[in-house]
Amino acid sequence: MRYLTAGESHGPQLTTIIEGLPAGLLLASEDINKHLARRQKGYGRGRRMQIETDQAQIQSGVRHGRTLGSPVALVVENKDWKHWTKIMGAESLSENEEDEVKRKVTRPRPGHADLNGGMKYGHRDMRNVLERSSARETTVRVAAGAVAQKLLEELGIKLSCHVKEIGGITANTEDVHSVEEIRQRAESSEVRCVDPDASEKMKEAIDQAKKKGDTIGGVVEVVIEGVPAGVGSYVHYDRKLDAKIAAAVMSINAFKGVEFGMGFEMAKRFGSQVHDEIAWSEEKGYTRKTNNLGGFEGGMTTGMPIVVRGVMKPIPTLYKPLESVDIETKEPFTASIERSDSCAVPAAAVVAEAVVAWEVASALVEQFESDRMDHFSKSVSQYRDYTKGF
Ligand code: EPS
Repeated sequence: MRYLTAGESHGPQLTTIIEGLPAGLLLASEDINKHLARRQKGYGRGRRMQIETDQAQIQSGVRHGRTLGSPVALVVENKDWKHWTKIMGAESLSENEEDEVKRKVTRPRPGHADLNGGMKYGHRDMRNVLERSSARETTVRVAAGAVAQKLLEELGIKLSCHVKEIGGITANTEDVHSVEEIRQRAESSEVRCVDPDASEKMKEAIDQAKKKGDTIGGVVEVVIEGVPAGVGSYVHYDRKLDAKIAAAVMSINAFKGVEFGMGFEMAKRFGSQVHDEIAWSEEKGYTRKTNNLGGFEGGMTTGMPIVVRGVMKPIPTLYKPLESVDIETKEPFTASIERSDSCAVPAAAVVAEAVVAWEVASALVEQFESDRMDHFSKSVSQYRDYTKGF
């Protein structure tokens, strides 16, 4: 499967085209909209989220509630577009209009795509860069991920996300053991955190940052249960599923690092304290006694929960901007200020869940017979039975 996205932050709409879905998957707008609504929530967001009410329109590839096997096109309108029609329109502007309406950006923000993107494409107005590099694009990545989640649900695979850390405040997650529990507890927290005490402290940290005109980042975690063992591959670097998941998480705006299971902590341990001992039972087949490797060995799933974390840097748009250079005059200036969020970590957790769901669904579709949903489900189920008694 593959998908592409198109759309600028203040353009008319965001679009995604998904290709390679099996025919016969049950799919309704509501399956997508519930995830779009989750992404819009979160303490620390700016005014834009009050303007938008993201809703997906299914434009193709679905008839009477089921996928057809043809490309699925999804569209999410930008309500804010009505305030930007001249500034972001496709039509050319007259010279007078250029000065009046263009909202040209010539002072790149440190940490943002502005300067490098301007150099790469020859854009002297860096609005041409920031409109596309904006995290608004993650709306349709969540839409594509919602479709992937629908496919995973049919196979009994469940996933959820939560926030582990914001601005140095770390959640205690010792008493949370299942995807279901994570979902329930994270969903009721304004910062998508399963630990109520940490949630309050995270909100305070966000308030503090906002008051100072600053931003803060954090760590998000995605957990998936029910993926059969042996999904992915050890034979080629570009078929390793953990590598694909890592790339997908790294591709989320502002993400700077990814780890699985025990993660970077492994560097401090002996092998005997890291590797997960193998067990077998009639009921469960092969399991591991621990899950330090976060569900992966050799680029393939182990059948244990997949546990992946990503770190998000603080958003680079600061209301008290850092020093920059105006590319017209080459004089030092403080960077441009664009309306933005002081913390988008809770929303980014939902994006991480979506991109991980996409990679797992894609790997399954690649590995098992997949033109028709019924054949696909049967093939996965037969493989599960086979691995149990292997
Ligand atoms: C963003 C800046 C803000 C955020 C936006 C990401 O948008 P605006 O400039 O319109 O205020 O709200 O995120 C979204 C619109 C969204 O849907 O998540 C940025 O510069 O990346």
